[in-house]
This record gives sequence, structure tokens and C-alpha cells, in this order.
Amino acid sequence: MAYRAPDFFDLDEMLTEEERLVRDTVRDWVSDRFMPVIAEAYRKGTFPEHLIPEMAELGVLGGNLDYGDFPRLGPVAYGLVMQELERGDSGLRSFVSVQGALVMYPIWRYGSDEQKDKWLPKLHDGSAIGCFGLTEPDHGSDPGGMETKAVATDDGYVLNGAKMWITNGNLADVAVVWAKLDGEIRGFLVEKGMDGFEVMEQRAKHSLRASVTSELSFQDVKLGKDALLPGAKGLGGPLSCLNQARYGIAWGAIGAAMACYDEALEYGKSRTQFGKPIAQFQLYQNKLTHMITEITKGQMMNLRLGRLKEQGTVTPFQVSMAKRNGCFHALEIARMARDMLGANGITDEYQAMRHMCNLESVKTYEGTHDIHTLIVGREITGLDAFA
Ligand code: TGC
Ligand code: FAD
Repeated sequence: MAYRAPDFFDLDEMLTEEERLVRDTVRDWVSDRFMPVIAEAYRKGTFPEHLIPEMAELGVLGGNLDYGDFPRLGPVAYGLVMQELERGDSGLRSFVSVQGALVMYPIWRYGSDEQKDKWLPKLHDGSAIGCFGLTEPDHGSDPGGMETKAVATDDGYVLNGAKMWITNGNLADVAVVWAKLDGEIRGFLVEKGMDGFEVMEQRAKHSLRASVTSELSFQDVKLGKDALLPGAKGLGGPLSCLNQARYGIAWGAIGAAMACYDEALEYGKSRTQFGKPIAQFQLYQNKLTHMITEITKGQMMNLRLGRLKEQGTVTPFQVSMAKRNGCFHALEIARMARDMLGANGITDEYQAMRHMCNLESVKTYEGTHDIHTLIVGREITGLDAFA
């Protein structure tokens, strides 16, 4: 069944022709190339790596960055790309988010010219993959407490520690690793295959099964001086990258909700009980109305957020609100859609339960719902829950 993207408030009218073109190109690619393979990939617990060159061809890997001949997607076009990718699967959007917002962005913003020239072209054309190591086994919501440590030597640094829950870890040619150097958080580029650098896939997952998640461990890994990202100092370094990725998640989560809504709507019109389509019952319509209302509110928030980002005035607190809102409602909508599909909703012939399981992770990573509540709470009250 062809996907019919909900747009109840004609937000399409508020997009530029270029933004619509970018969105429609990615939407068609997801329908034609990704949807046929996702159920099987999810079942097997693999990421469809064979599609990476096509994603690169679409220009979505770091395509918003001002570098070389990159397409320089604007914030709204970039957000729409994330929305369309996550309509396919959160794992697909995760792959692209990590590569662009969490690996290419820190290299682009904080790296030396040599680091940029070495990595950005390859990461953009998909010939190199990256991952972002901030979370540790004992430090998730409080990355400032990290224990991974770098010690300066005559010719570089020695890195020790561990990172956990790292998206793209086993696929990565380069890891952006955050570690304390003389007590200050700094970013390092750690390359695949370095002595003492081990990567283990975390496969026992009910969620984001079509995404690679890994543990990284560093035992006396010797890094050259050129491994340090010179421009990033303090927790603000990784958190600035999270602003970019959280922005994409705000859009992406609404994309997953749009997929679930469309599926529940179509199902309700074709499934008959008590002699009529279930979509004719008031309760079913109440659920659909709730879903489309929250989707519309999310779409409007994201579009406004994108325009603020375009004019350079967006704040991290606005990004937190949109990430929190998008994930919360998308998960609620996915759960609702699963219920509306009855027993069929638990099978992988339908998408709702896959999105529902994925969104549990999406609500957790890049700052949990509670952490974003406290970030917004700190901004509006001036009182710091983390102090
Ligand atoms: P706090 O005192 O608030 O801040 C420390 C320094 O950082 C600055 N800062 C920011 N800078 C840029 N953007 C932001 N959003 C920032 N928030 C804070 C701040 O100004 C300060 O700078 P300075 O110069 O004064 O030192 O730090 P805190 O320790 O109180 O922590 C604040 C808190 C809890 C909000 C923060 O730690 C947090 O956001 N925790 C959540 C952790 C998180 O989101 N982890 C994500 C890991 S990556 C991931 O999940 C990838 S999933 C990818 C995928 O598959 O899609
Ligand atoms: P915890 O911080 O232990 O939180 C547990 C619970 O306590 C949560 O409900 C939380 O909201 C609550 N809590 C914590 N602190 C407070 C507080 N102060 N007040 C109230 N409640 C609180 N990390 C990376 O660095 N790179 C990646 O690529 C990456 N990819 C991921 C992929 C997946 C599939 C998943 C699931 C996670 C990924 N993460 C990644 C890690 C993710 O960012 C963390 O899981 C997240 O930040 C939460 O940390 P935690 O799991 O340790 O939970």
C-alpha cells in the first residue's frame, strides 16, 4: 500500500520548492528501496549496509554541513530528511544522525583542517563510517562523570576506558571518543584496528534491531597528537553535537508517528467487525483524531524549530522540548496503532510494533524524557535539578 503522509494543516505550503523536492526524493527512496527490506533486517537484527552507497548518493550523510561540494541542506530540508528516514525505521535515521550530527559535525566544528580533509569527504560518500562514544556503563544521563581517560605522552596520548550503547560501533572506521584529559572533557578520533581498541556488538535487543549497537573498550590505546579534536573543550563539546542530533530526532520521531497513523487509518477502513469498517466506530475515530492532532502539533513545532535554526536563534531548550515532545507522542501513537491493528499488530507484516519498540530507545537516547523535562524545567525556573 502506498504511503500517504498526513499533513492536516497544509504545512506543505510553508515549505520551499527545494525543501519539498528533498523530502519527496527521500520519501520515494524509503518507499522503493528501504521498505522492502526492513522487516527481514529487523527480524535478523541487522542493519541493511548494502544501502549505504545509495544513502550517500542521496546526499544525506552530513549533507547540511558547509564543506566542499556537500549539498548544504538547510535545517528544514535536513529535518524533513530525518522525518522521512524514520518513517522507514528509527535505525535508518539513527545511522544517518550518528554519521552526520555526531561524527561529521564534531570533526567539522572542532577538527583541524587535516582532520576535516581526511575524514569529511569519506564520511559523506559513505566509504567511511563513524560512531560517537559518550555514554559509559556507569555514566549515561550524567556524561560529565565519565571515567574514560587520556594521558598526554611525548608523542600523543594513551587512552583507557569503555563506552557502551554506541550506535554504528561495529561498522565504524573512526570513533569520536570523549575522554578526560587532565580532568577536562576532550574529543579524540580513534581509528578501527588500533592496538587495544576493541568493539563488541550488543545484540540482545528488543528495540532498534535494524541498527548496530556496540560496546567500545580502550586499553592503553596509543594515539598520535593528531587524534585530538583541538576545538572542543569541556562537556559543551559533546553537548553541542547532541543539539544537532536531538534536532533530527524531533523530526524523525514524528516521521515514525506518521507511519503508524497511516497504517492504523488504512487498516481501520479495510478491517470489518460487527458488519462495518472498524474506522466507523467512534472509539476508533477518537484514537485517529488524537493521533493526527499530536502529529500536526509535532509537525508545526518542528517546522518552527527549523525556521529558528535557519535564522540562527534556536536554543538548546527549544530543541529539548521538541525532542521530548516528539518522542513522547510518537511512542504513544505507535502503541495506539499497535492496539488498533488487533492481533495483526503484533506481527512484522505491519510496522506499528516495530516503531513502538524502536521508539522506546529513541525516547531514551540523546537524553531521556526525564532529562529533557529537567533541561526545560531548569530554563523556565532558573533552578538546576542537576546541581
Ligand atoms: P551543565 O552544567 O548543564 O553543562 C556543562 C557545560 O555544557 C554546556 N551545555 C551545553 N552546550 C551546548 N549545548 C547544550 N545543549 C548544552 N547544555 C549544557 C554548559 O553551558 C556548560 O558549559 P561551561 O562552559 O559552562 O562548562 O552540565 P550537567 O553536568 O549539569 O549536565 C547537564 C545535562 C544533564 C543536561 C547533560 O549532561 C545531558 O544532556 N545529559 C544527557 C546525556 C545524553 O543526552 N547522552 C546522549 C549520548 S549520545 C546518544 O545517545 C546517541 S544516540 C544516536 C542515535 O542512534 O541516533
Ligand atoms: P540512566 O542515566 O541510568 O537513567 C535511567 C533512568 O533514570 C531514566 O529513566 C532516566 O530518565 C532517570 N534519571 C537519570 N538521571 C535522572 C535525574 N537526574 N532525575 C530524574 N531521573 C533521572 N550513547 C552514545 O554515547 N552514543 C551512541 O551512539 C548511543 N546510541 C545508543 C543507541 C541505543 C539503542 C540506546 C538504547 C542508547 C544509546 N546511547 C548512546 C546511550 C544513551 O544516550 C543513554 O542510554 C541515555 O543517555 C540514558 O543513559 P542510561 O541508559 O545510562 O540511563
